[in-house]
Order: sequence, then structure tokens, then C-alpha cells
Amino acid sequence: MVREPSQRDRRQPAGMAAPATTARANVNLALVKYWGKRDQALNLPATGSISLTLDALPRGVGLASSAAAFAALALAASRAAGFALDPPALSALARRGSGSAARSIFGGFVEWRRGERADGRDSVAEALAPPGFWDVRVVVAVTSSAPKAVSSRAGMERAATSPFYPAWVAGAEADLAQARAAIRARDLEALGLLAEHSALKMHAVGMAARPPLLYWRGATVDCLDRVWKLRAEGTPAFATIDAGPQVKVLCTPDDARRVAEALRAVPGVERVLTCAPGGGAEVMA
Ligand code: 2P0
Repeated sequence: MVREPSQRDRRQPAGMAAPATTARANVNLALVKYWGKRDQALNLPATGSISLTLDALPRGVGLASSAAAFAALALAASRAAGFALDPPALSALARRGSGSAARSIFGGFVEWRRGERADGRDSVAEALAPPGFWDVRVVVAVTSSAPKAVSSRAGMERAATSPFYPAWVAGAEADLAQARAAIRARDLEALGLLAEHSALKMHAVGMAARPPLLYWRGATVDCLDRVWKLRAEGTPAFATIDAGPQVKVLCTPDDARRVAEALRAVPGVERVLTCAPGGGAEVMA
């Protein structure tokens, strides 16, 4: 457990067998990326991050399925153990499995705070806006289903060797503030441009690491190029890329079909999926 049970936690009476508990959680897409840790063992991030929780996806499309798995596990395991943890405590527990899982406890737009404490109690996520606040779409272009060669964990360690890493960390607060404001204003262009900037900065850090780290394939670059052409043609669409070669594109519901068709036509794209904002972790039984 990440903390002692507080007065607010309810416990199973001693001697009672814990019932089986099933929980589910959704993946999330980082719009301001988490890329670097201030504590490896506790999964404490070097910077805050902001994400959008997405509705159901098939696993393994490069959308941090470990985030959904550890968020569901934190909820199910704590309930089965007789604890009714509040959302911040659940978020801290999920974080121990995988940093990005701290965000999947909540639905909609979510911010995971860096926190200052060495024990990580203040490094938890919170909801910025519920899923219904702003109906956007994320179109995912899958360019490879192969498992990634360098895990996020290893990638973050390598990123810290990059001469650009200090600049990445120094720029995070400004990125977070801009993203929060864009979400509040439901300003797709502001949020999209910021998300694209955060992703490209993250990958630039990796490219300059020693040894270098490049998650992209040729089709990744071609998808990016297609998204920029869509924008030039008047469709507001904005790309982000995680620790893998897939390209995820933020757009309006009305434009999702056009964006999906454009990405499907890019050579090397294996499949295209579209998802909407999703809810937080929940107990199923
Ligand atoms: C994120 N990504 O914010 C970042 C941006 C991808 C790029 O996959 O080491 O699996 O378990 O804390 O949470 C985050 O990696 O890494 C991640 P660990 P995690 O979503």
C-alpha cells in the first residue's frame, strides 16, 4: 500500500473473507507528456502531465495499456483488501505500478501533479474536466503492432542523458498552464498545438540522448506530414506520439472520419481507430 489507511478509509471487519472484486479502467493519452522521473522506485515524475482518458480500445495499440491495467488493479485490489480508498489515494497506488496509471483513475481531462514530497503523497492525479465537458475525438494510426524495443521506463532513463533534458523539464510548467487554459476554454487549436509541441519536444530529447532513442518509423513521419497537410487544407487536426511509432490525432467529432480516411491512406498504416473521451476506473462486481 502507498499509505496507511486513514480515518476515512473503511475496512473489512477482521476475519471476513474479502469478496472477489473486478474493476475496469480506460487508457489515457498524454497531451502534456510525462517523460522523466525524480524518483525511479516510487515512479515520481520530474514534471506534471495532462491527459485525456479514452473510451474502450483494443489493447496494445501503444496507448499505455499498462495505465489501464494498473488503475484497474489498484481499485480492485484495494477493495478486495477491504479498503475504500479515496481517488487521490487510489491514484497514488496506481502510480506505483506505472506512472501514467495515476491518471487513468479519473475520466476526461486529468492532471497528474509532480508533487514535491519525497514520499510522493502529493504526486497524484486529479480530474480537470469530466468526459462530457468537451466532445473531441482521438484518431489512432497504428503503424506497427510489434512490441516496442525500448520500454517507457528505459526510455525515460535514457532521456535523462540528453543535453535537451533540462530544457524539457524547465518548460513543463508553462506547457501545463497553457494546456489547462486551453481545456477550460475548449480551444482545440490551442490544446492541439500545445500537445503536438509537447510530443515533439519529448522525442527531440530522446533523439539527442546517448545512445539515441527514436520510436518512430517511416510511416510515423508520413502520418505527421499528412496531419500537417490536413491542417493546411483547413481541417483542425493535431498529432501526438508516445513511446512508440503510432500517431494519435486530436480533432473534432465532425472531422474524425476525414482524418481517419486520410491516415488510412498513408502507406505503412496498419489500421486506424477512433475513440472519444472515457470515464474513470470503476468496480464491475
Ligand atoms: C505519458 N508515456 O505521459 C508518457 C508519454 C509515453 C510517452 O508511456 O515507467 O508506462 O511505468 O512510470 O507510465 C508513460 O510511461 O512509465 C508513457 P512508468 P509509463 O503517457
